[in-house]
Amino acid sequence: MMLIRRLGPLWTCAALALASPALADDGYGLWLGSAREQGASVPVDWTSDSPTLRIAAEELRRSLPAGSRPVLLARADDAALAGQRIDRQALGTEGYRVQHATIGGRAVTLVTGATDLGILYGAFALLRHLDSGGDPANIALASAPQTRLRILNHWDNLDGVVERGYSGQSLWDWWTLPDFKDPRYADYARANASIGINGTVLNNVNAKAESLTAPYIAKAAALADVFRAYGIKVYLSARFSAPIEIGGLKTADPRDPAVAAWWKAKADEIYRAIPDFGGFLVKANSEGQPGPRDYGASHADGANMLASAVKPHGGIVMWRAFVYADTDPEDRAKQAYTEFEPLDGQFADNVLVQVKNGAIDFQPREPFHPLFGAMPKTPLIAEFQITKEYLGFATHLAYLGPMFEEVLDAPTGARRGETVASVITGKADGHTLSGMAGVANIGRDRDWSGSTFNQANWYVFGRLAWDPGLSSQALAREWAVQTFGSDPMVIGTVVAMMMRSREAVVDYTGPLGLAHLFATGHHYGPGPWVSDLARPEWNPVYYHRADRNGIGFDRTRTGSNAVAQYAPPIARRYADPRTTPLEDLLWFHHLPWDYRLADGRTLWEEMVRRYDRGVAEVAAMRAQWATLKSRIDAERWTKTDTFLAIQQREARWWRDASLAYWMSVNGLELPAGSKAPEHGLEHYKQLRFPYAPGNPH
Ligand code: GCW
Repeated sequence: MMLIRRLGPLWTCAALALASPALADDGYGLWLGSAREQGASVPVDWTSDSPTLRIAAEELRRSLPAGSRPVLLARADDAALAGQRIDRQALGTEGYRVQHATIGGRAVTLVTGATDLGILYGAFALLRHLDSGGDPANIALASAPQTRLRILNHWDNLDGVVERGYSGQSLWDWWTLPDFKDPRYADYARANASIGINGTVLNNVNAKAESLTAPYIAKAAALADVFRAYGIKVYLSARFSAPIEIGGLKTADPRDPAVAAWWKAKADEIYRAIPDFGGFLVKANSEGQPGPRDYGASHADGANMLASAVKPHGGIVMWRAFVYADTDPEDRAKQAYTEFEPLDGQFADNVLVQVKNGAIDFQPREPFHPLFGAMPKTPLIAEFQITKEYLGFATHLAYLGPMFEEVLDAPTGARRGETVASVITGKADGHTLSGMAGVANIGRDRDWSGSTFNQANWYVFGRLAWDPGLSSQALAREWAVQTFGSDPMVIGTVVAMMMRSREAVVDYTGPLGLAHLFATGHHYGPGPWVSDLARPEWNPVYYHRADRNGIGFDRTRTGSNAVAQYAPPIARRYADPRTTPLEDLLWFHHLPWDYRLADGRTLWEEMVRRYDRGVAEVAAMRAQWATLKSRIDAERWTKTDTFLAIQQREARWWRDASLAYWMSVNGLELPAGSKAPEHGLEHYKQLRFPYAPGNPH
């Protein structure tokens, strides 16, 4: 199948008939296809030499279809391009331009950028264009990234376990590094470069101080050496108490000069090993992690102290705003804003505050985080979760493009036309530092992400980080064509499945704005009844607040007033259940079970309808996938089919367990036509999953 794409669209139909879809594809090649080796050795020249340009040339040479024009790779300021009128301003440092041109009397496809990295991105864009059925006779591609940092966050521990990872052990074999450089490291870098990702944080935000010791710096340096030519910088999560744990100091107080000096020396040591080290990511005073608040200092004090250590080397600090129950016992959804908004303007100019997409925690749906739009003086980097901690782990099919897009497109209400995307690209407030971070779903599984469709989430993250204005549907198509080939029946079906998949998960896990109904710790499966955990905000009952009379979290003035953290136009909309989108209704409102919705249904009826719809959607996806059996290689088809069967069973489990619980609380019957849960509530409550993956405890 993959070979077909390389032959170009004209050949597709004939070749389809010949190709054997039964050929196994283990998914290792990702969207780059296992047949990238089978190009026609089209001549590729470059005018200056560098490892990055050699990679670009090699990608093109081994993948461009026969009959392609020769390619010239040249920097935009190269004398050979004197007559070409290239808008260098538009290229920025990482942008590219790909066009047909006549240079030195020779008809070529010119791939240019201000830097070699821009040229590499241009080479990948050219291949993407051709893979997606773009016209080879009409090539005019130009793009520059809208964000500066497009970065993966690996929650990988030094013992190889990946927190919230569902695709095997960590890719980093810390034990054999720095000596052995697994060829997979370069493949990882190549995949990232192909979608514009330019940074990676190697270790978990729940960090160990050991990752900052000399042996681990050497290991990180070995990875940085592999990644460099692909334009990928290495960053590390820093444990705030490292000066005590590995530095022999008595304190980690950021205002103590000895602490600042320790970090400065540590940064100098890292930069000696990794001259282009990106900087630090920090989770401080959150879920038991140490931080400046331990000493009565602020998050800004902590971030700025680290920022000054990396500043002389051009490094940055990404300081997470994911904090709760540290200083403030109220509504968890309010706490990050309460703590960070007053600090706007106090951060050093090489600090970004990293804000999760929603105010709680990567739920299948959350309204956008109120900090977006509320800290105009601070560059904010958005953090999304690519790994599906709350969306069915690796097995459930949930394409996250629509979820990322929904958040990026959300108007903040702070100023006319301002969206989350315009905040994180820096455009809204004129910041040059900007970015998007994604918690990686990558592990040592042969197919990298645990399933073929999970690869699409890695892909769409990178592409949206490059340009948050791209459409998730167009990106689903782009990914599908590169992954499965150009058979229109396959592409149409796959894209349709993908586009509905995330909403299905919302429906069967927590419709109408419900959130955090997951079983304890591992978050596998439903646990809306859980009420006995030590801290109130660890319990699902804290979030849904269901009783005999109603359900939902009142975040209006009569409740926690979290709505007031949004800019006035948004706050007004969320303050009234009549103007709150149904999707977010119970996030903001506590309503009676018999509350009438605009369509005449009661809240309870609508809720049941959505649970049923979610289950039905999964059945429909499975039936759609079945129609593709003869058109997709057996290996990927079978794994996906089996995973869809798991998803179908678990969607039903979610629906049944949740409804059994809600009925035990509200005493209501199911609306006519809706099936009774398969088991009684007690059955669901006693299920245990001691070895569920990804759970740190
Ligand atoms: O979603 C929660 C996860 C934790 C994670 C935390 C965070 C790394 O359950 O495993 O810790 O978020 O984002 O810090």
